[in-house]
Amino acid sequence: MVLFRYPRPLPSEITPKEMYLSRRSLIGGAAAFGALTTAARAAALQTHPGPYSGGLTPTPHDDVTHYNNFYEFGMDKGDPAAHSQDFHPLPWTLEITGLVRKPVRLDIDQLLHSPAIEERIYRMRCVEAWSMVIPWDGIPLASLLKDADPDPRATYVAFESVLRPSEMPGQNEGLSGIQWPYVEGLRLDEAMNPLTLLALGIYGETLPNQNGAPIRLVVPWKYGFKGIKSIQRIRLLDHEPPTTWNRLASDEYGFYANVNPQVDHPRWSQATERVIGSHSLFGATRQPTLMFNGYGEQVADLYRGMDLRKNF
Ligand SMILES: Nc1nc2c(c(=O)[nH]1)N[C@H]1C(S)=C(S)[C@@H](COP(=O)(O)O)O[C@H]1N2
Ligand SMILES: [Mo]
Repeated sequence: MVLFRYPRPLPSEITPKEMYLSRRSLIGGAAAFGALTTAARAAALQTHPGPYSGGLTPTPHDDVTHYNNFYEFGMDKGDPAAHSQDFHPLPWTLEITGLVRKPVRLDIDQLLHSPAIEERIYRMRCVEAWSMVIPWDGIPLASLLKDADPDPRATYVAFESVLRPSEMPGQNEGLSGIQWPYVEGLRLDEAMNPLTLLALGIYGETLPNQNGAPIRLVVPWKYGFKGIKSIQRIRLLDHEPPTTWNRLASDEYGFYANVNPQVDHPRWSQATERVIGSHSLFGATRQPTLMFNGYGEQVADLYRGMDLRKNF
């Protein structure tokens, strides 16, 4: 069996540019249909501007919703939009359990109507060396964790995506090598950082399936794969939990996965990134990658004294 190493080569790298473009317009037909059905389901959220959003111009909606990684629906960037329309994110319950004094079971409807939803426009840097700017609507994870009242022994937070092979074609294939469900984790202090968000929407509307409906994690100073989608379970632990990409290739994907232009991936440089949605005559433009993806002021203290080459 061929086990694809993540990430697979970008189509733009393995095909001539013209082929890549025509491939995209081919996908466009299916994508346009997907966009219609998605639009019909999207509901407006009551949201208000939050902090940390300054000065960024969001990537066009069409790119944010048609250039995705969500291996439950396939491994190509267009697969999530094309193959996620039979996924039903409602009704949904999110539970917060483990080392907490008040285990929480949250009905997603409650969260979707929460007055605490705010807009956060964040940079998003994928480990594959591309980036976007996404206007999220969500609730700081810290506020939900505080409601659960963490036990003093809790030092880590584990996240688990939904396991639903009947609605997620990628969970029936062994191609990606992923052991389902997709799992992720943070240190508790990272989870409590004010930047860390549970997103319920983008662009002021509920999340499209391909972006992780109905609720997903956003940790803007880390590589995109930490932003686990369609979360059902959050558990507080006293030890570091296993994480999907680290399990698959621990030499390539660490637990921390902080964006760091000085620590290259074993197979490519992390110094620059391809800006999705920027079009010049020669394709997307590239820009330098920023330490902690530009959020050092908010998060550098979390890693004081740590060797970021070892803890990559
Ligand atoms: N459950 C799940 N979550 C996931 C993934 C996935 O395959 N499955 N892909 C990750 C990766 S690699 C990235 S870059 C982001 C992409 O988020 P976006 O498609 O909303 O931009 O989701 C992350 N969360
Ligand atoms: Mo990613």
